[in-house]
Amino acid sequence: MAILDILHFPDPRLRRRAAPLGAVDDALRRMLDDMLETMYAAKGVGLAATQVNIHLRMLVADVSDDRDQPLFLVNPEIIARDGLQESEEGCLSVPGFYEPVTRAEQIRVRALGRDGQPLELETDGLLAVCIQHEIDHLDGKLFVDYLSEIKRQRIRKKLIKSQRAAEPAGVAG
Ligand code: GNR
Ligand code: NI
Repeated sequence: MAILDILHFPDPRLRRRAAPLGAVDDALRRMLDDMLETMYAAKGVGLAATQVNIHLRMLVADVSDDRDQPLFLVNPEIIARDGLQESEEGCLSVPGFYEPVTRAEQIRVRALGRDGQPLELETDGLLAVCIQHEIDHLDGKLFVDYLSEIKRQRIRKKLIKSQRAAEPAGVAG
């Protein structure tokens, strides 16, 4: 297992559209396990492959209090949505910023599991928000895209500034 580096907005690699997977094999399961470890280490409730510079359609999530109910979704698709909910969102790729976003209240998702078997799940609340947020990542979309241009630019400038400060001296970024 390994902890992977998470890309930060406005890194252009976060804008790539992830490619669908053919099948789930051991190499892919290793990537999913690394993503889960990375998500837990970063204290996130979800992580999309795009965020760790893997441009394949897969995500991990765990919204349980005890962090012991991991969910692995490969080629996830939302096949039904109902209602609307607004909630405060954050993103491991946009560290330190939280803003309200409106999304579907309830969703039905079709995907392959970690074992490669097809699955469907219906969910609402935080897990529904999280899955919609992660599928957006796979499409190159970030929660800041739902905000005003003014707010997005303010976040962008602050993150660029803090990324400069975090870079080791003499290393070109
Ligand atoms: O950890 C996360 N918390 C969160 C809170 C509200 C709405 C969405 C999320 S997802 C985020 C982790 C992340 O960036 N996943 O892509
Ligand atoms: Ni995110």
